[in-house]
Amino acid sequence: MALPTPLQMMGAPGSPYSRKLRSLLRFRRIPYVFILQNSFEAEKLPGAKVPLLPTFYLPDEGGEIVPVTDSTPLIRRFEQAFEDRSVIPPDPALAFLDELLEDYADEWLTKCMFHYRWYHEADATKARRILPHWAMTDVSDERIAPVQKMIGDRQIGRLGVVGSNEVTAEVIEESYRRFLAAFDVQLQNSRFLFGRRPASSDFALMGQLTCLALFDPTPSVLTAERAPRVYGWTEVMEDLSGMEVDQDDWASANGLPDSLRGLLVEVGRFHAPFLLANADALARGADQVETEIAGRPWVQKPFPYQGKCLAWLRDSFAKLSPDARATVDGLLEGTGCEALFR
Ligand SMILES: N[C@@H](CCC(=O)N[C@@H](CS)C(=O)NCC(=O)O)C(=O)O
Repeated sequence: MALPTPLQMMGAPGSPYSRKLRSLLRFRRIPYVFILQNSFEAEKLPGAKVPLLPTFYLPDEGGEIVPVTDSTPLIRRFEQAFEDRSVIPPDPALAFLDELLEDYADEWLTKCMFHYRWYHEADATKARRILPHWAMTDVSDERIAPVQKMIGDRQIGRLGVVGSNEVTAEVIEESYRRFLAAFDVQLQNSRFLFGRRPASSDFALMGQLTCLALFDPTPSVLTAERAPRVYGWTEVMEDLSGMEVDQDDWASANGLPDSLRGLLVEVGRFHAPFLLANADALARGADQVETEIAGRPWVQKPFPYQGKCLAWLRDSFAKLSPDARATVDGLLEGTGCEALFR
């Protein structure tokens, strides 16, 4: 269904999902206005049931403007409403892998993002200082000081929600170092994940990387030292509005470089065992996810939303045609991801 433009999007500069969607709208050349969270303009908008960033204000079936969140389905809705410059690979097998990599970026790399932001003192200190200034600059240092402390305390208290704790910290950091190495090789072979034009998973990676590569000191140094190519790519992704693309720019399933499989191996090593153990804990009503990831113990509270993510991925897998399914099976074999769909 058509959507009125400019789209109204509320977000914040430090929110990876806001950055994901803002750069996607720029690439797609969809007119939008960016409304800053907590601003005067934002106060006039209706609140979402679950207040998440970004929030879009879109017509419902009766034409009433309502708040809508969740970047992954929003991207698919924009595909229906605006035709040009699609971000979903036309080959259904690759569209499925795009969805899987988007989930890894949104749901696993965000563990890295949140962990690095608040776990080590240097990162937490910078975040505490800067975050409140994304909402207000025309205030005195005295007035901002309690807000800085409040935001820092609140976010550090939430580390456990994403699964960052003393048991898991090293697994999370190892997963980021391994991701950097794998993505660096992919970028040497291909400008984006699925060829010479960006897919929704590229925007999902970019969103998390605006924090990991560009803002938080510990992972930013790591990225600049180990994978300067990834750092540069993240900045370029911010605004691809001037880039011209056509259908031939999409990769074909049999032309994918081995490095894309290298990334799927990372999904299989970290994200897949987490999704499975999380779903199992939710199904049993257990109050802890306790499993092993990459050979080391993992403990955290179950995360109901990520239980839904697994169900959505399985649903998409079940809808693949026999041909697409065969292609996907071939590409996932031996990566560890196939365990999600057995
Ligand atoms: N699955 C959602 C995740 C959105 C999300 O978690 N947003 C974070 C900020 S990036 C948020 O709003 N958290 C609540 C808060 O900060 O109060 C999406 O893809 O948009």
